[in-house]
Amino acid sequence: MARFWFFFFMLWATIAVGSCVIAPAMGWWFPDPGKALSPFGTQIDDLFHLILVITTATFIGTHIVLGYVLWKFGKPHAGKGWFTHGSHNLEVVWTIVPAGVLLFIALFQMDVWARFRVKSTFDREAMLAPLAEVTARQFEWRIRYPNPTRKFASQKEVDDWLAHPQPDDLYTVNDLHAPLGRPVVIHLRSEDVLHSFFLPHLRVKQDAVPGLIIPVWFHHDAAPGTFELVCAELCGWGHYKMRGQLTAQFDEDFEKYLHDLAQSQFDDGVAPQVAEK
Ligand SMILES: [Cu+2]
Repeated sequence: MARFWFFFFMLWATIAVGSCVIAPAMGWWFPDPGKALSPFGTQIDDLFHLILVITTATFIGTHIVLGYVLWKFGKPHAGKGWFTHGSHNLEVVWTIVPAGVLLFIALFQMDVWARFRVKSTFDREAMLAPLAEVTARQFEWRIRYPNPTRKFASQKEVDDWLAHPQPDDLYTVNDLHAPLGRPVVIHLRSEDVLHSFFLPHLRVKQDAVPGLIIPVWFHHDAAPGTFELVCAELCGWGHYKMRGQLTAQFDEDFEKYLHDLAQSQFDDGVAPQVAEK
C-alpha cells in the first residue's frame, strides 16, 4: 500500500501517453495523418505537432518529478514533515518558462493565423468569385451558389449579392461542391445559434455567428473526392445531424454539376416545345 499513490498516478500517465502513441494506428487522429489535403492544412498540422511535442514533454517531465516525489516521500513513517512557504526562485522559473513558451507559440503561429483570418490576405480572384453562401441552421447547412453566369466586378457587388438573394441563385442542402486546385471562398452565416463549419480533411474550422457574414477560404489540391463537412459546435439536440459533405472536383465536373443543378431547379415540368415549321 505504501506505493499506492505512486502507482496510481503513474498508471494514468502511462495510459495517456500510450494512447497517444497508438492513436495514429487506431485511427484516433486527424483524417489522413500527415497528409492534409491542402497546403494550408499541412501548416496547421505542423503547428499542431509542435504544440503536441511541447505539451508531451511538459507532461512527461512533470510526471517524472511527481513520480520521484511520491516514490521518495510516499512511504509512511518517512520522518517528520517539512513545511515551507515556497521558493521565490522556483516560482520565478515556473512563471517565466511557461510564459516564454506561450509567447513563442503566439509569435510562431501568427503567419498561419493571418493567412487564414485576415481578409486582406485572401486571394483576390477567389474573393471576387465567391463559391457560395453557406448558412448554418438547426440542423443543416443551406448552400446558395451564385448562378454560374453571374460575374462580380467588385467586392461591393459580392456584398450586394450576399445581402439580396437573386432569383437565378442555385440552392442545395448539406452538399457543397468546389473546384480543385485553387483557393475558393465561401461566406458563412448562421440563422439561429452558434455553429462551426468544419472540414476536417482540410483542417478548416470557423464558427458561424448569428448576425455576421464571415468569409472562409480553402484550397483543396489533392485528388477529387467527397469529404466530411461537419458542425463542430454543440448547437442543440440535433447537432449530430449537421453532417454534410464537400465534393471536390475538376473544373469541368464542377461546371457540369452547377449546370445540372440549374436544370433541375428551374425545370417547370413541361416538356420542351418542339419548334413548328
Ligand atoms: Cu451546428
